[in-house]
Amino acid sequence: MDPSSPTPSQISAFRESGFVRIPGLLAIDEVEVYAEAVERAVANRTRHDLRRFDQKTPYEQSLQQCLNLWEDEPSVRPLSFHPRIGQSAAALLGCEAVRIWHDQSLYKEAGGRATSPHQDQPYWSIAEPLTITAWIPFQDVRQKNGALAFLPGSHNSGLREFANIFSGEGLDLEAFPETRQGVFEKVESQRGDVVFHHGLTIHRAYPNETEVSRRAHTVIYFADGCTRTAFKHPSVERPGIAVGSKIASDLTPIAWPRPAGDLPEPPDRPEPPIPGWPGWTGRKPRRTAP
Ligand SMILES: O=C(O)CCC(=O)C(=O)O
Repeated sequence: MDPSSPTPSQISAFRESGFVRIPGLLAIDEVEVYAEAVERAVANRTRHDLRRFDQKTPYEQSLQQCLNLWEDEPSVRPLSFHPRIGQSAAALLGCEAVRIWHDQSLYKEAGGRATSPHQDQPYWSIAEPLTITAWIPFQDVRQKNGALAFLPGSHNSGLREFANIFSGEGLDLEAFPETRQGVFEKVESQRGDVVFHHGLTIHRAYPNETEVSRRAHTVIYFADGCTRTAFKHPSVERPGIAVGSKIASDLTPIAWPRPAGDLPEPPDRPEPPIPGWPGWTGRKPRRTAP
């Protein structure tokens, strides 16, 4: 592991702005292997979805999202529990250890809509503002194929609001002065880079105007010791974490530090299946006789 990454200036940039791109955190040959693993996992997870792009919801036209691929596909696990990425996340947050909240592929399909402005943490059940996402591109990402853009310093603005980016209309965050007055900073990236952002940083992404899917994988981490809010989310509902309790289970294992080469075993699949999560086929589960 490269002990110089993240550098002190990358750490201060993250703390001040709420995002930072770490160039070349992964080797290109590693990225190629992980891109294939995630592609396989996404193909498997979406194999029952036969809809055309224009039949999808506005949100699905902005992001094809498959959650907790580390549970489905063993070859995704070395990426979602990558020591260099986990160690960087912990260093940026300034904590001793991080747990995974969940991982997910975020593909923006050819012609995909923009990702609307939002903060991530209001979608999660984590009380403390000690969360961070690692966004890992599988190709070079420019404005025309869906680059990210961040509102610098918005993680420290005191704002913590649920923006409904799922309906494609009535975006709460567009009404906020923080969003209207600030200037989003575009972050283009290339293979090998990892772009980190704080869970409270307002961000969005450009539409994908190209004919090729923009493929990225993300890993969301939180500082070990964080506690649960009342917000319902599979990462705490599945293992039955009580409101106010420390979030710790085999669904949110320690991501860093771990012994070299050690990867966690996934928990049992959700029963009944949850849309978008492992085991989901897109069909309502059949009722069984009592
Ligand atoms: O990939 C995108 O377009 C958006 C990413 C995002 O919102 C996130 O990682 O939190």
